Amino acid sequence: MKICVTGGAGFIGGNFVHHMVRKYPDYEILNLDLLTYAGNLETLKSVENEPNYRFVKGDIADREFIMDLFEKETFDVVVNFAAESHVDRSISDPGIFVRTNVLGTQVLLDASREYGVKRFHQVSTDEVYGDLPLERPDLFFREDTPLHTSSPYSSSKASADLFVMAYHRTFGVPATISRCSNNYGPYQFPEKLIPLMISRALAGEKLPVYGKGENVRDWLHVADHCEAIDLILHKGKVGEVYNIGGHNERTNLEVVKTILQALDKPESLISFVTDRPGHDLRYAIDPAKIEGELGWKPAYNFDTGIRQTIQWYLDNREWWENIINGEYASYYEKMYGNR
Ligand code: NAD
Ligand code: TDX
Repeated sequence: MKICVTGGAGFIGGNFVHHMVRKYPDYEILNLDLLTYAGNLETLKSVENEPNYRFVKGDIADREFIMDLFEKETFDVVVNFAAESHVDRSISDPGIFVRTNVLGTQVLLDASREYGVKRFHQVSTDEVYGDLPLERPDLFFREDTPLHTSSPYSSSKASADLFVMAYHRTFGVPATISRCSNNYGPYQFPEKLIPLMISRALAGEKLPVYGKGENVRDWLHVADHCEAIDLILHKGKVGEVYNIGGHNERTNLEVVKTILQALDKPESLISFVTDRPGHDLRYAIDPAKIEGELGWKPAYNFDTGIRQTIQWYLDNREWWENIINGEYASYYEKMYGNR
């Protein structure tokens, strides 16, 4: 089986490449990534010499390049992780989100259709469902919850999902979609809440919490997300959407306090800053379908997962310090300087 993993130099794609290369020595894994600010080949160091792994640099929205690649390689499966993934960046610059997330997905769908890919899997997000009210803990996102997006990021992901469904129904592209809740774990870029707070707490710097810190996210360890996608590829039904989440809801303030406590740092580092425009209140997944139909169960809960993740950031300082000391420093100043 030959699998094209797009965005495999990013956080979740990188973890997925590790998972697949180790678990399936007989599969060929080709990692296709443009190496934007979020792509980092250091993440793949321990697999780069494996005989079942290859890296190709390229843009999923470059039609000519993608068509050539698909003609040459004849993939059985495509798993599309490649995306612009940060909500705050989509608020400052929405255009690139349309290009990569919508057009890029459509180009991959065309290539998959043209070259007879047997499974196209789209890695989507729970953000396509919009948000849930804070005062209704009984409500959860189900696969039939209407799409109702808030940010340019989530709108671009929802648009991509609609194209995937359309290519399945109209052209018979054998597609599946997964919509996962917030991921955390090794190799996450330090612009996202958890690695941002770990790296800043370790440096004794202020921790910028948006608004009152009462927004709720449903956290899933990246290893559990990778296992779920593996299951969907092998046992999932074409044309179906699967929600992925492990019932680990926490307010942002709870997450930040957990990190401070684990690192033995004072809560006085917390700094409440101007809220994110359009900030979604609460995400919460109902994972009954993937649990019931595919037998998926997460291995981590938030308490075990966050401890493992904090330890990983302590043990792998070089990986994230290289990022923080590079061009990312000016990003932080631009995004948070006047907040
Ligand atoms: P990430 O930003 O860490 O990685 C994205 C990767 O895509 C990078 O390696 C980047 O170089 C690559 N890329 C960007 N534009 C490209 C292009 N035009 N062509 C080829 N490669 C390109 O993102 P992530 O957090 O790993 O998210 C991966 C996927 O999972 C995304 O589709 C995201 O929407 C989805 N998702 C993320 C989360 C989360 O909590 N992080 C949760 C649910 C779903
Ligand atoms: O500095 C911060 N302060 C803060 O309070 C940052 C970066 C975030 N936050 C808040 C905003 C959110 O309520 O923390 C929460 C999590 O923020 P992000 O890490 O930016 O994630 P989120 O906006 O929830 O989106 C994530 O989950 C779904 C991923 O980035 C998406 O790619 C995924 O689809």
